[in-house]
Amino acid sequence: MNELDRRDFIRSVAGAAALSATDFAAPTVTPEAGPVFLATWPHGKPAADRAAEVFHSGGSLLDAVEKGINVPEDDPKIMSVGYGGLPNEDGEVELDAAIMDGTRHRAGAVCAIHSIKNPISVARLVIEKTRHTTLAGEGAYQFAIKEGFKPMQLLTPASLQQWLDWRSTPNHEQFWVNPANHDTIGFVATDGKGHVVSGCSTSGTAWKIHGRVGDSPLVGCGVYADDNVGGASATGDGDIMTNYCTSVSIVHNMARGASPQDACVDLIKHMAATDPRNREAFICVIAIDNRGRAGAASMNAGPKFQYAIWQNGTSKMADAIVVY
Ligand code: SD4
Repeated sequence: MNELDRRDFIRSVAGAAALSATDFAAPTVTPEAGPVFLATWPHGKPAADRAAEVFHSGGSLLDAVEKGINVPEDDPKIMSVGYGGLPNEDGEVELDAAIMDGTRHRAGAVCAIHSIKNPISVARLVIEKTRHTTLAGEGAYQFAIKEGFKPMQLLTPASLQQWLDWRSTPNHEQFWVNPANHDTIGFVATDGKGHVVSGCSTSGTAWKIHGRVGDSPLVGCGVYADDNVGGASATGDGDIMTNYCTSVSIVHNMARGASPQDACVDLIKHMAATDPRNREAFICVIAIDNRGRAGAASMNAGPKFQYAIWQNGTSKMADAIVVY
């Protein structure tokens, strides 16, 4: 991005941030546009399918996103989300999740929660049962227990083995500077009637320091949704992405008229222009607008970023645009 583009981007994001809700254009929705579900990575496909099922059997859009995200959370083979997610440096699985309702402009989030396999469902209850937005660590765990969640060991034989292998590797502390294991489920959805929801759930970067919180559960970073515009989510190196408030930046760029696809690419170019080292980083984003138009982009080609898109009764995998 040249300096002029960069200034334009910053101006557009800052300008959008200064807008009040009433300044945004009213949702322009094609009647009967139908719901669209977008979810990151191959494990996003069963999640999007489940979300569509829940929605079509009468669930709300929030129910759909929550239950969709529960699919990889419950799957022990997905080692970056929920049960079976890789643990922190002490061998304990700590999960982050957030869900944001674009109608109420309300998010619920839990950070570094242990022993609970469905953090997205706890995050949902933070919205529904409290006036708080974010609960962390032991407090998030205690809240989940009070709400009837059952504690369990989240390590599986496979994730325990990976942790033991890592621990026996000489100089394994290198993870403090070189993040390991990425994937995560990021989710954005619209009902085709102008309502938008964004959700995200992860075990975060493997071997992280106890208490480390990534971008996924932070409102504006891992999730953002506004019915007046659209929603966004992110996956990748949260220690970098948090500093760019990726999801809110994308949505505010869309509020200024960018398509979801252009808004994803703009954000990535902005990150690369701000710090050229970001070109080597693992940064992937998805977005949807309140008309159901989708966008996705990744900083570079490794690893190849794919996302699932459910639309018009079927889901398929799509390749995101690679910016560098
Ligand atoms: C994190 N952003 O905790 C998450 C991990 C992730 O693809 O998304 N990996 O940094």
